[in-house]
Amino acid sequence: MQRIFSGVQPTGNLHLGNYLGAIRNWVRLQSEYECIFCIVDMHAITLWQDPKELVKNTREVAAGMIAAGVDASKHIVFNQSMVPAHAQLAWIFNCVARMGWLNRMTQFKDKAGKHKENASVGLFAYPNLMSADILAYKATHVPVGEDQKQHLELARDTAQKFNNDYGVEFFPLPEPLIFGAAARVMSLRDGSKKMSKSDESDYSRINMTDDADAIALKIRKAKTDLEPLPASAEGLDGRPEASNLLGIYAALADREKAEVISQFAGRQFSDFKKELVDLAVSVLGPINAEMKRLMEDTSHIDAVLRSGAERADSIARPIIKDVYDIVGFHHP
Ligand code: AQP
Repeated sequence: MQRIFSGVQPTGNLHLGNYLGAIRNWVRLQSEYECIFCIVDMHAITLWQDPKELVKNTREVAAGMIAAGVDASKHIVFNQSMVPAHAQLAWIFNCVARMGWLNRMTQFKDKAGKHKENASVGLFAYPNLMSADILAYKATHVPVGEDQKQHLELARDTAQKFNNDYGVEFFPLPEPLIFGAAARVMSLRDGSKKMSKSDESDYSRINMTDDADAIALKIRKAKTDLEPLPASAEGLDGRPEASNLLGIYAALADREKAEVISQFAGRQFSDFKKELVDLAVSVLGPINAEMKRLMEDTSHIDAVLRSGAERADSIARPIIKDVYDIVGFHHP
């Protein structure tokens, strides 16, 4: 069976974008692939995290995955720092990947902002850790959003260079599984920005921990324009907020956006938003309730993470041993 690796950062505020763009797809991939789902806490600290919050957020992401339908008994759910292979291989890849490759990564430019000299070395080297995440398990497929495509290319280049440098056919070149533009969820306050955990405004996103009242309030307050909804996709040009809300409706209903556009053609936003609230609450409500239940007594989640880490380690450890042999690291 082909193997998938995918990760999510425990940086708080797990949101509808993470659900529709990542976690829901993971749930669907479980029947076809052997899946390794990782809570990437080592990536999270490339930007400073409050230690207590990091622990809470790690458990919360695990709860979110399980509540959404990830089967942790069949597949692996764990947090990255529990398995040494990630750090071990990342260092080797720091020595394989080239500065020029990392200099081209657009996410570093976005996240480091204007003050690159003050960014952590980890933020710059982040893509090498991501390559290690994938290749420590020789994963064959990686579900990626558009924003992660560049990092996967880098992982492929690094795997290829490692194989060439050492004259081996060791690492497979992992393939992307792309889930299309419809899965990109934008901010409820600004349709040109992606919905994000780190957005200062809580009204910009629907959190997976939001209850029905919070979901309804945020959708009611979501930015719109003054026109009724258009009759066709062309009518959405220059209307990013309308396009985003219709896209969210379509994704939640698991329907084509074009179909949703015709259903609501000519309707007022107030009408449409009522239906969007009902739909969002019906999809997210049960997930939210289950997350709350799981977070009340975290012993179950911790047991899942421990067992996931053991299973992940048992796959990665022999791969790292082979890598050590290839590189010439003596391990008597
Ligand atoms: N708005 C989004 N729409 C669709 N998919 C999204 N993802 C994130 N935001 C959206 C997908 O969620 C997965 C995990 O993302 P991550 O934890 O690596 O975080 P990120 O991509 O950096 O974006 P976030 O969640 O908003 O965090 P911050 O604010 O910390 O940057 C990925 O598969 C991602 O594509």
